[in-house]
Amino acid sequence: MALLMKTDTDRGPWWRAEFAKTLPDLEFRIYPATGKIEEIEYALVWKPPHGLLKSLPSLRAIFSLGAGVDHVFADPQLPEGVPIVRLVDPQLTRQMTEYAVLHTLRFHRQAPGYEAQQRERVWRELPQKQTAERRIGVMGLGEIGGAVARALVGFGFEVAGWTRSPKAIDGVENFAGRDRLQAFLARSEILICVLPLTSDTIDILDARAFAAMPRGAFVINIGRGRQLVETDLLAAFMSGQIAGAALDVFRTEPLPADSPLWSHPAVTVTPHVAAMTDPRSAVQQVADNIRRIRAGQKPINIVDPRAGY
Ligand code: NDP
Ligand code: OXD
Repeated sequence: MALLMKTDTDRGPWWRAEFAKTLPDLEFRIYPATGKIEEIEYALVWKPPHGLLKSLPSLRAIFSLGAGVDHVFADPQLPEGVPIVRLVDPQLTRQMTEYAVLHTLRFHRQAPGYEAQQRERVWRELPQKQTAERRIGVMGLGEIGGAVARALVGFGFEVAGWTRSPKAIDGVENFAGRDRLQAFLARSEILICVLPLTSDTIDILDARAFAAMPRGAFVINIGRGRQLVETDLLAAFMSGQIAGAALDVFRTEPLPADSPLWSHPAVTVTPHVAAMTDPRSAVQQVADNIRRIRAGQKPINIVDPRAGY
């Protein structure tokens, strides 16, 4: 029996080598080399071609190569009854936390302002808040957002998190539900989006959201590009409502060469690398679930198709 991997990267052979160490009896195939499709029991995918998963008659589980599963749900022809499993990997969570902390500290300590002054050879102190005076808002307190919020609490920031259902994390004020969104945004001087992309979160970072935030606030988007209305962000820079942004994800990836975001002085662009799935740790999560399925148990970290995450 076999696993079929579909990846956009050149890391297929690396995954193959890690699977060979962890589950040596599993035949590992890399799309488009499917071999006999009736032998494929597991799919490990990033942006699978639409219809591919449905065409696999013996499929027992679909594993996402990332924490997000929107790239799987984008396929309108998914097979019914086959569990979709997201990646929960401590190494990936750590990388996401590093990215969020890095850019939060950059904005908090005015790094863009001092970099601009350096270019002009200006020696001048900028006003500096204490961490306890800086209000950070984390959108999504799940596996990753929860870790981000806890790390920022560790620095002494005043942290709040926005979720769908109430969530208790020590030191983090929770705003749950759509009717608490405006109040959450109104107190968030640095906003970190680490939400899954669903029909509820698409375009959530728009002109209305920016207007609700304190003037001169910052935005860090490590969720998904379609959560941010890029034209609204550019307008918010123009008006001074938003002072800067660190963006790892974009509506179109790779970010088109003619996007104004590339050269905007208030923006840091990274190419969807806040976390890069590392097969050395991630293989354990997938292999454990395959062992569970073989033992007749349900895999862990199955997503809810109705919620979309
Ligand atoms: P989880 O499923 O663990 O957590 C999702 C969180 O978002 C939960 O707290 C959930 O609320 C909240 N949420 C979902 N929908 C809503 C909504 N409509 N309103 C308010 N809150 C909502 O996901 P992860 O933390 O593992 O991952 C989050 C996302 O990060 C991924 O889906 C992916 O898009 C992105 N990501 C990006 C990467 C990158 O490299 N840039 C790498 C990895 C992930 P509740 O607790 O109530 O369910
Ligand atoms: C993920 C991602 O979802 O890489 O893990 O974006």
